[in-house]
Amino acid sequence: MVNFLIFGPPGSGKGTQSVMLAEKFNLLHLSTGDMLRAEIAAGTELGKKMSTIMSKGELVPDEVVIEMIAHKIDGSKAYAGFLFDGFPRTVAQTAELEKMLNDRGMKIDCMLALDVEHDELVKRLIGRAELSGRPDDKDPAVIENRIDVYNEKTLPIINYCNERGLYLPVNGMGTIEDIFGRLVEAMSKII
Ligand code: B4P
Repeated sequence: MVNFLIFGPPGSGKGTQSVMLAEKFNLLHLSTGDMLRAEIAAGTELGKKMSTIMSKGELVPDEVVIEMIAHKIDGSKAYAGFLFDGFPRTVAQTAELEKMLNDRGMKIDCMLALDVEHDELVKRLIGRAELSGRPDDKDPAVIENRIDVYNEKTLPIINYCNERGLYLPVNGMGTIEDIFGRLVEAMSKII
């Protein structure tokens, strides 16, 4: 199994690229954002609690997403590996993921980090709000908070991965196809 993290600020294209990359390389795409939105859509108790946090642009508690991921990792042997999208988002989540994988004889093989300029992130998320109706995309103040939360809580993962030789920056500016091409080239050298 070859396991990738797709990393970047909100609106950097993680979800967009993950769907295409998972298909191309036969990876299981695990998006904690999608899993949480599914809980909200199903009206579960967990979904109700998480919806308030998410609509403010804050991160949900580490233990919630760690448990979701742990469930998905077991019993998914038909794939060439995992593509973790939007997870981990804190150093604590990263250390826990590393442990989860190591306990199962696997590891994180590479962190693909999308680099995108601030104004472009805001433009993409505002654009998505019209189509998706996502409450966290509608309000510019919430978008700015998500970017601040990313800078404060998520960005330190780069150092953590860099120290382990896993950090691979990828230019996330340009068309979806251009960025896909860059990611495919980078991943092909590892798979
Ligand atoms: P996520 O669902 O992970 O969402 P995201 O970071 O906002 O979006 P993503 O980066 O995947 O979007 P994309 O650029 O593909 O998280 C939502 C919330 O869930 C978080 O704020 C948090 O509350 C919670 N959460 C999730 N995981 C968590 C965790 N591990 N721990 C704690 N909390 C967690 O797409 C954006 C838009 O840009 C789309 O409209 C797309 O079409 C467009 N786009 C993409 N690439 C483009 C390009 N090259 N050019 C033009 N447009 C492009």
